[in-house]
Amino acid sequence: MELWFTEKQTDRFGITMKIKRTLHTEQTDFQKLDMVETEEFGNMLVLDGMVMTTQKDEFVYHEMVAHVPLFTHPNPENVLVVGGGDGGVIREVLKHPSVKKATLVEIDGKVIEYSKKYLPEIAGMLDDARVEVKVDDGFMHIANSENEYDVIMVDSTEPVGPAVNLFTKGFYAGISKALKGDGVFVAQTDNPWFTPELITNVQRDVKEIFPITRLYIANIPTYPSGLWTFTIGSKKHDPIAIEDSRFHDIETKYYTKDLHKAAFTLPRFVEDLIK
Ligand code: AG3
Repeated sequence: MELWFTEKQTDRFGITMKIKRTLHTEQTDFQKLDMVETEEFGNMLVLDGMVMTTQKDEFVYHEMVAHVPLFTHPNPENVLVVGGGDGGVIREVLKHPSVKKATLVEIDGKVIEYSKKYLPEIAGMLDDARVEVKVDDGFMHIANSENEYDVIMVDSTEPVGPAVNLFTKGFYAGISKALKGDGVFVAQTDNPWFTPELITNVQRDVKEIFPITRLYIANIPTYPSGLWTFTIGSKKHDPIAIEDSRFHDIETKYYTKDLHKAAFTLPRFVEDLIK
């Protein structure tokens, strides 16, 4: 018998993958968690029916969430990841020698537990000495932080279920307060094909709070439409005006110095969303 998984990315469109076997399935306190082995993309974490990460294409998302803001900031020492319980962003953060401390605040401890078990090359750095893992509500953590972080990365699910607060203007205001005077933040902001209003709204909200607001893109085959966006808010440093000398060599598979710049060049229909 053949087993296929479909994520209905909209009511009328989906992505389908052939499944070898189910590794784990459970209703956690926050969401439905499925870990499956796919034929094409290796092990895959699915939350509430939505693809979160796969062994084959995870590097694109994790490198782009981490390295764009971390190279934008001249000396990131204290960084925070909100969400991201699979550990992929943390793994990339730790490639930056300036980082002294990386805090991960993930609301669902089960995501951490099963990522460690079934996605070891993604979650493997969560036990590093520079990392503090807190199983807690990211929104509350931000609300209680002030002038603390150089860079904050929001690696959330979609704005349904547990992450709904993480797409509000109040949250971005909290992030601004939690950042130091020259801090930078990034959030994953979905795709321009099926959720264009979300991109427009987040840009509008972030612009009202951060003097520098920008959008960049990456190709992620297993996410809706394959074209993903990230919104940056920055107090001082402009991600598209980085001195060449700022870039240092790190091991990556997607991110490069040239790609950093190229990622901010948007197709016209995407540019139009943020005018
Ligand atoms: N977080 C964003 C995934 C969004 C995908 N959406 C979907 N499949 N509908 C990914 C977490 C990776 N660390």
